[in-house]
Amino acid sequence: MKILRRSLLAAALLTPALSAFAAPLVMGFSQVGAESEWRTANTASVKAAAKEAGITLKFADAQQKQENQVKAIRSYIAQKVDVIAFSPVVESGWDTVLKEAKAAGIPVILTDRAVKVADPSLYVTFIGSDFVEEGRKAGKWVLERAAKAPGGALNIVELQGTVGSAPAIDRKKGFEEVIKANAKLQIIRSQSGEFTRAKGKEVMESFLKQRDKKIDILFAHNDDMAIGAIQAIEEAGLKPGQDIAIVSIDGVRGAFEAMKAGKLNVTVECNPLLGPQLMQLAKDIVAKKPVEKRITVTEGVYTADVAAKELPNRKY
Ligand code: GZL
Repeated sequence: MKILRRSLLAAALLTPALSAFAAPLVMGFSQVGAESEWRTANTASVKAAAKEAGITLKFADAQQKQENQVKAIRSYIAQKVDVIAFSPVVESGWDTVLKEAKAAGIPVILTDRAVKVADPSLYVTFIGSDFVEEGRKAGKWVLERAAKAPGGALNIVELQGTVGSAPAIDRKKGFEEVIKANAKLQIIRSQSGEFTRAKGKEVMESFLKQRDKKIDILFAHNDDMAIGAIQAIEEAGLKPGQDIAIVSIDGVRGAFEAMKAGKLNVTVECNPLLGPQLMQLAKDIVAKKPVEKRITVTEGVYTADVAAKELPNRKY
């Protein structure tokens, strides 16, 4: 009996010390790509936070291709990582690979973008923004501008994000939900600019070439496409931010610089700095602590008149 008591005591005394030497938590992370300033800032936040948290990070850039994300997740399963985190490039097509992760007993965290799956137990939690609300905020700004504009229809063109992605679907949904309050506001053209500057410029050029209707407002699902469109508008001999008012989303540094130059009117913030919260979530999940199913971050709206003052405070 004495021997048993002594060995239990020894185990109790040693456990904290041993846990200090436990192998570091290993996270497999599949990132969408490097398509925008927002994504670059998001990647930097994840990598810095993993280092800070002492988490070993395996990181893969999918170059905006779903098949590359599926491959990366499968490789993390094969490597038996402790936790998988990813930002799904599109909402659908994840059930099979997430079932494989669940069968392997590896918890999955959705970060930034959400998925549509038949069984929500295939992921532990989602941390990111409320994209519908971001679309509503953009719509509210357009409503307020329209209320001040005399006369007839206000024609809107829309640069959508990646087709099938949660931000593109939800931002459009929130925007349309709000602007329908004013029949003068019409979306006359809408096409994906794939969240990139280059494609945003190219699509805006095509919008500008169709001269049957005047363009009054551009709604871009992210700042990078808005910045590309600004180039197209200037090359067409028009003044961005004046001849064509521009509302976009993300709140990246490039947007503040464009607002300071009077070329962009407003940006709706979408916070990419999710790294620290993600790493804490991973630790809590591995430690079997309960976590919320959906964690959204609070975000603001920045108009051109505050851009110069706010620019030095921007963290991304
Ligand atoms: C939003 C994020 C979007 C950004 C784009 O959380 O998924 O993807 O708005 C980025 O800039 O490409």
